[in-house]
Amino acid sequence: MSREKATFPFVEARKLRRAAILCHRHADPDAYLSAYALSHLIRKFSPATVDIITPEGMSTLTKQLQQTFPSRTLEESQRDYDLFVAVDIGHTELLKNWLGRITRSGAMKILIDHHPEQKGSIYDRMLVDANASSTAEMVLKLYNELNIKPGKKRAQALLVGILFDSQHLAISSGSTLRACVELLDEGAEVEEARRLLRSPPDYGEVIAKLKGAKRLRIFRLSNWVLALSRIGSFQSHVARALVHLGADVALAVGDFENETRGSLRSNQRFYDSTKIHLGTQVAEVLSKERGYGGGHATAASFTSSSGEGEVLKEALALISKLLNAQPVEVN
Ligand SMILES: [Mn+2]
Repeated sequence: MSREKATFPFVEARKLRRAAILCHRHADPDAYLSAYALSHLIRKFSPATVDIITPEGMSTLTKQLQQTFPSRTLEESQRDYDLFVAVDIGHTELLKNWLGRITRSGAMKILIDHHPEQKGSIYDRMLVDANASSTAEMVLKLYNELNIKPGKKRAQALLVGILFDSQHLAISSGSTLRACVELLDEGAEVEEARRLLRSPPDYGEVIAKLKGAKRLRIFRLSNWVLALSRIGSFQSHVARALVHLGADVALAVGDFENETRGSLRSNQRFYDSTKIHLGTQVAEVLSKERGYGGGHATAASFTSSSGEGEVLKEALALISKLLNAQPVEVN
């Protein structure tokens, strides 16, 4: 590693030859669009070529967005990189087979993320802000710190990233709104951002959500309603749909290729009142020594080797304990 600098990218930028920006597995719009804007930023101050890496590909919606915001994107690469920037990663396991390679590399490794920080980091520098709505909001901040204007196209990409992660600003702070205004001033358009996020319904997702509703078990925990369901795919969509239906907390789990995958969602009222953080207090605990897990206060996911039946039992017991309430099943 060459002599370190105080500001991003913490190495002599003019000497960079090839940089890799890594997204979490199955990249979502916030991860990809943050990487897209960041690759432009890096090329503004360095001669480096930049690859965006999406381990195990990207979501359907992300693929659609890639048409509007194209960038050299690879799932695999044997190239030598002198800079790694991981964006929106959450748990390092989500780097999939890139985790080992990055860990072994002597290149500068930077994390830009709005997921809570993990213990035992693999990075040299971490720009982490768990209060940011999205990684896109953090990338805009980086543009500002480096005194570089993103330009209309990157501004549009970042606005789409923010709208996606903030559920169209339903979860946003003052700084999120200020970031949006800044992006609008830079030429981004909010109607266009909404249009870009619309996508035709995915048949598999629709069926998963309806099956999830059919297999539902409902529990009352003091004044809260917990919804549990089993589904082999689209767990996050199912959990979110159950909260939309009115559950305060929802968990969708399913066995998939030798592991159990689970996704948790809660509404803001539940978090504000109970302060139960689904990422650190539920997903991490349910996956401990049996998989990996983490996430945000009201949205988290995990894997486990316990099997879906056991995971559902453990989850019910854990959430009951956290709420200090006896679960009563509603039939
Ligand atoms: Mn994100």
